[in-house]
Amino acid sequence: MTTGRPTEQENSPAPSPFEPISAPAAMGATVAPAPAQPAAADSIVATPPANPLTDALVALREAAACTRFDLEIPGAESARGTSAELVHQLDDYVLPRLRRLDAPLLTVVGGSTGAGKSTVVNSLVRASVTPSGVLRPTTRSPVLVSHPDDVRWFSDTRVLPELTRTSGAGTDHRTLQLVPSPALDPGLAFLDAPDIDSVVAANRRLAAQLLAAADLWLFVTTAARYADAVPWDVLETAQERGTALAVLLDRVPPGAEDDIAAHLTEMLAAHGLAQAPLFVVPETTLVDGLLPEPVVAPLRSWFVSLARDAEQRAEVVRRTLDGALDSLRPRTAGLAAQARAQLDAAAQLRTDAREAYAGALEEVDDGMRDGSLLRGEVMARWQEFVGTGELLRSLQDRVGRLRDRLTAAVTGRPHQPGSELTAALESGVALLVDAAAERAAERAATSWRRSAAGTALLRDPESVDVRLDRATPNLRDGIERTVRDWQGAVLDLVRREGATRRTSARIAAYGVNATGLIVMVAVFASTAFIPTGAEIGVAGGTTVLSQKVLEALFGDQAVRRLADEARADLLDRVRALLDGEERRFADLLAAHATVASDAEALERAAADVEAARASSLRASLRRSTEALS
Ligand SMILES: Nc1nc2c(ncn2[C@@H]2O[C@H](COP(=O)(O)OP(=O)(O)OP(=O)(O)O)[C@@H](O)[C@H]2O)c(=O)[nH]1
Ligand SMILES: [Mg+2]
Repeated sequence: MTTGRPTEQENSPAPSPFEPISAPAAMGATVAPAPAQPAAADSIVATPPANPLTDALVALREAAACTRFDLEIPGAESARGTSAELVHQLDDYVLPRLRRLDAPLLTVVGGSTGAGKSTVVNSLVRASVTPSGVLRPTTRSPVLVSHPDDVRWFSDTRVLPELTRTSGAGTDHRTLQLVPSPALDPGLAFLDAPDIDSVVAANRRLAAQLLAAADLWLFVTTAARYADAVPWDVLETAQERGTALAVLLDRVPPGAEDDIAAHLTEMLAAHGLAQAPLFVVPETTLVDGLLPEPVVAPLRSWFVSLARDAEQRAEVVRRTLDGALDSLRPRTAGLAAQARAQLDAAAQLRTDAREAYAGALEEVDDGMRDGSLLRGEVMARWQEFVGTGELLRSLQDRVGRLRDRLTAAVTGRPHQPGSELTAALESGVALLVDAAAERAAERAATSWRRSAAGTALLRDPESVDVRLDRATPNLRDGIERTVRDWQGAVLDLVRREGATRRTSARIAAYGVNATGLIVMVAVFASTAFIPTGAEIGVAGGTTVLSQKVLEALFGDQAVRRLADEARADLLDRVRALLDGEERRFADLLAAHATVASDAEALERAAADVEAARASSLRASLRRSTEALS
């Protein structure tokens, strides 16, 4: 055998490329047969009429592009791939095709490297329009060949909007070279794509993107390689998407045509691709790099008949478009489910962090109530305050003021009664809060590390430097400032209390500073009512003040009330600090988590697409019925 032939309908001059599809039943979108001659140039840029299906698809595209699948949960990686693919497919094929059903039919030539894709394209137009060669891979930049009148359909960004158009040879995978060829009939364009199984990742990605932009795939393989796994993966995608397909089996050793063709036919059938016409090209010597004309003739005549028959072309478009729309449903359902799973995972991580910091607030609350703060340094300063008579001296108001003035004159700074006690309380509380914040960070990070999603977030470049498993480095300063502010607020509270004269005379007699300190110490005493003698340091500090006086002071109604108020105030301030610490986790999560409204938009858009397809189907059924009656 010296010439290529389609294995089906060998003698038919104009074979129908595919099983006829019952147009309205198969098609959600109504496709009018493309006119034999495309519309006038200015109609290309005309604004397409509003179409509910197009609108729903645009919304779906936006929702898919916006929805993040960042958290590393099962299915996330594949959802990211699906979403990118879906957006590309809508941009590169479905939307442009729906907007201009009359655009030329685009055949993308795909297959393994060296299969002879570029050679076939050149042979169809009888000129070397796309370089073929021995270097693997040869084609890195796609080349689109069309009749000169059709170049305008591809020169704007209607299809494959991401690729920069060039008229000369492209240099990388971001360009699309447009080549006019009068040898081609109008209405039919060929795109020579890089290899689908390329060692070059960018080639592979581009090949997949180009195939998704096709009305028709011409899959080129060779006798030596047709059984390779990768092309079949790609062909399965064609099958899943319902893309119209033709297969060219190249370089078949003479005499082996029937056996190899039969085997390949079987494989195609096993993959659900029995409808694809198969062309067999025997091994032959190239003439000026082109397949001899008789070898390529059957393929050419098949395409010519397709180009000249608007009904057939429309059928190919309808089939591929319908397949693409059908394939949107499971993919968007998968994306919506993954978006929900992302929301759940984010909620869990948020809860983990929240619980860790709620625990920290509880620890601080407990630490403030269990009397542990009134030990060590604070106790020593309190005993000093009580034992050396500082507290008592503050009773002797005038003497105190005179002493303060003297101290100020000698040391250059005013002496505040109990200033060491104030400082000890400040660092005692700061230590408590700091330790709680430190433990909360560790707890939150540990619970995040239990999941792959949390682990990945903690490894996020933005969080690595921050070390979320530790408290903020300068947190201690912030805590000390907060405690000082609180101490100031306690004094204000006492002052206001004095102004309203609700305080008992006994308390008022000690003045604002001393009363403030008594209130602060009362805040940290464990007993709800009167602290024990030991707790308030009676044993070591009764030289000047009798146990009776101290117990009376702490038992004072007003002191208890003020202490409760002051404790609540301190807890509020600590809560705000810890909230800030927790926010580091929440912010990191927010930077990566799916937004609930995006997930909802995705689900809504998917449902709208289905509804628009159903109503378009109803409309086309109605038209068919009217036409029949
Ligand atoms: N003898 C013979 N050589 C062929 C045939 N088809 C392709 N070749 C040669 O095989 C090599 C590869 O062909 P190309 O057309 O560049 O293959 P390709 O599929 O475009 O390869 P990539 O661009 O790398 O994906 C070239 O050297 C061609 O000349 C054929 O049918 N017969
Ligand atoms: Mg090539």
